[in-house]
Amino acid sequence: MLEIWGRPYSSNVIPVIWTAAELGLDYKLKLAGGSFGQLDTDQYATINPNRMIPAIRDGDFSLWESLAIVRYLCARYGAGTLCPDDPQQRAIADQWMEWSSTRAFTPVIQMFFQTVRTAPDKRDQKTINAHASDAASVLSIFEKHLEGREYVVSDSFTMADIPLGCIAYRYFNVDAARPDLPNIEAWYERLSQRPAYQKHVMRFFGTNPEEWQALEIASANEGE
Ligand SMILES: N[C@@H](CCC(=O)N[C@@H](CS)C(=O)NCC(=O)O)C(=O)O
Repeated sequence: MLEIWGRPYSSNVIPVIWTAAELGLDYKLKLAGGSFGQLDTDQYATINPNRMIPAIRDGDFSLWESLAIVRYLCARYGAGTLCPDDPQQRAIADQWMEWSSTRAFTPVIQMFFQTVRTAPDKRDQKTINAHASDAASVLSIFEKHLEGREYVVSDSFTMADIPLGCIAYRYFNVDAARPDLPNIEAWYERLSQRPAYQKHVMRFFGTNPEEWQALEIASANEGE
């Protein structure tokens, strides 16, 4: 059975778990990283020499880097659906997946770290505002792209929606300023109708480090 190594509250692991769920794959979650440790073991180094999560094992095959894993799972188990057959459509999916990690991920994850993962008395509003402003500026590109489109590539859901959908949930649920982004909001609303998104992405992540930590520890019952 497919093994996913990681923890259910990690920003880089969530896209992999969501992908497996969208594809209807049976998988075993092997808890690793954060409160669950394991990354410094010799066994884990054979799966991911970077000692980071996520990583997968699919039979004898190991793979790391979250978006490489999303692409692999979609190519192997979702060819023609989550992984478009048409080379140009697939290239557009790849383009937005690259963009999600090189442009959108950092400002949004910083908004998350400077709020939820920072104690309220240690938060710096100027820093939060600066990341929120960077995120808004980057997301304005995506906002324009979604004009007249239901999903990232076309009118059907593909692997390109996955990393951006994970970023969107963080973006819309942290305590920070956001401009109106009607196309992104409508797309986010469409994703919110998907059971696998509700279950694996739309998880309450707390409002401060203690709450976040308690939720992460409680998620131990989802894996082994
Ligand atoms: N580019 C990598 C980044 C992986 C990464 O930064 N993973 C973090 C978690 S989000 C990690 O392993 N941190 C150590 C830990 O969780 O203990 C990917 O997308 O897979």
